[in-house]
Amino acid sequence: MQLIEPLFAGPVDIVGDVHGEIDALENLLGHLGYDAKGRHEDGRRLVFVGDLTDRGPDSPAVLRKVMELVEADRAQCVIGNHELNLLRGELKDGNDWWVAPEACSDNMQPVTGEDKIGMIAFLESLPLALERQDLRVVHACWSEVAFAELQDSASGDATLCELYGRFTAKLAERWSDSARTHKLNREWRELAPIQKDPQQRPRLLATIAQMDREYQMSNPICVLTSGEETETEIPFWAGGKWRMVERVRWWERYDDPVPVVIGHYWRRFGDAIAVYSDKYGPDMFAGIEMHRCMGLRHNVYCVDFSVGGRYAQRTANEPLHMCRLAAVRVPEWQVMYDHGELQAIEGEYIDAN
Ligand SMILES: [Mn+2]
Repeated sequence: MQLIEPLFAGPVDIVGDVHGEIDALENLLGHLGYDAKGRHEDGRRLVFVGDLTDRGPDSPAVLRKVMELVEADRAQCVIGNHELNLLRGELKDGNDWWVAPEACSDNMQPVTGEDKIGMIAFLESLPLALERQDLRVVHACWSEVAFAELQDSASGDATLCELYGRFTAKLAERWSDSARTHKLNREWRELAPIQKDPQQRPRLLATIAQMDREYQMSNPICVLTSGEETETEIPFWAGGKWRMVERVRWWERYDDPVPVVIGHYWRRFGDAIAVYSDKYGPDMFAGIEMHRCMGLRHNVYCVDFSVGGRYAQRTANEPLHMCRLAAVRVPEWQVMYDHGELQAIEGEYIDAN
């Protein structure tokens, strides 16, 4: 298991969550100036923030492409929560192409058995984060606490999934206390009949909220790949069920001068209704313009512009450009979108360097 690996030196283009959108990826790489083999005449190289797959039409093609680039030393990639789900064999919305390819829907390319072996090896090789003196890349959250916890437990050559399993087992142990379990079961019984009904908002169920928060926060792999979470005040509907925990804007506490580029948190284009009508709950980016860094030191930039929502947009006949694939160019600090638009990013990263 690789925790933090050295990030490429020199100019890089950091690509956001691709989610199986192979055409958007090819277009973006073209606009960035890469040829079909991922070579750039200025010697630039690619970095992927994870979540290469799921939801979009051709996850295997995206994986094969990034694998080739990484093998040729023209790209690096950190692991995202979607890759983690694949490795753990967890069936989630949009990943049946991998977990249940025989039953995969027509608008999605399934993986073949032969391909899958090489892909597993590739996914297992991905680090959780990349770092150099002036730049850090992680899928969701840069957390020194999580890195330290992982360092302590990453003994021997345990795989990421094995470590994940250990954290889950520890949690189960802490929750084996019968009084707490009793409370939890009582709340689950209350929630079960309305859990999948957006019309019936449940009351806040404190024990479920506590359990959900602990599941996320006591597992450093979860923290790094899907971010910090805390109990919410009012349950909200997201991703097809009622939620008792909400995401934390960890960048508002990030007090380090080194800039961080992340993906994961879908940036909203206000009018992409098909994607956002019921999906997210609290807006993580309220008041933050698309081209600005965020956080305490204005040096965290999220490059996920929700191209993973295009599958829903196609069904709803919405203009696809509302959801985009993007890349951050460093050291220029510009954002390039998959239709070729280029915009300067504003922040205070320059102070850090
Ligand atoms: Mn993600």
